[in-house]
Amino acid sequence: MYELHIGNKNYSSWSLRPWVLLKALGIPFTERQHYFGEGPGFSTFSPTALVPALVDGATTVWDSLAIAEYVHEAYPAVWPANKAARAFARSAAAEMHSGFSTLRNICSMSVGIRVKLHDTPPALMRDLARIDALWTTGLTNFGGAYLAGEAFTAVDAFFAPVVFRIQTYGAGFELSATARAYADRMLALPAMVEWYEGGLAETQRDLPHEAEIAASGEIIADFRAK
Ligand SMILES: N[C@@H](CCC(=O)N[C@@H](CS)C(=O)NCC(=O)O)C(=O)O
Repeated sequence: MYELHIGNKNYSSWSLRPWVLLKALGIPFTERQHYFGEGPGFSTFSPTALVPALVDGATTVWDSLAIAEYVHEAYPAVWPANKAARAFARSAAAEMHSGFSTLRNICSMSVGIRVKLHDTPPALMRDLARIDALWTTGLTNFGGAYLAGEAFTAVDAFFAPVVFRIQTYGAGFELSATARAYADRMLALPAMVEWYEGGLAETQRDLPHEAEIAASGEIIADFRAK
């Protein structure tokens, strides 16, 4: 059985991607959770000392996109069956993997809080506009509830952290009704609800993450366990 090493559910956006993919597709795995800044460090299971890492027997896969590709070899449902949808899904997941740095920097993931940003610079608005356009293209072209068709696939998993960021920071973001409806659908997905509840239950606070968030905005609600 796969072992998936992840960080805090509240903060770890990269961990969320493969975790929600495996959960939503019903692929069995054992979760190994490690809190940021605690214990012997992530280098005990990952060559980059980063989460996520997937361990399958003697094989370690230490990057979220590589994990999606590795799991796809055993479970084809990771990517859409339709060739055009698969090309779109892979392009969009890769775009997320290597881009949207302003959104990632300003809106650090913290699923259990709500934040009013001090500032919404043009680069952040550009990232959001691109995400809106990309989501709308996928939902329109492939005609499903998810980005590349009727089924949840890896491309949805790659945008799952954006969905939580919109919930945390995005009350005032200008997003189309289509993009908002997709975000709401994702938030209602049982795998997303399970991650969210796991994040809310965590009481450990990682000071570097907390400091990043405090620099970006004012916390207006905190639903995390004390
Ligand atoms: N490209 C990597 C990025 C992984 C990454 O940056 N993980 C962060 C947390 S979400 C991490 O492990 N940071 C280690 C630390 O802060 O100590 C992937 O896709 O898996």
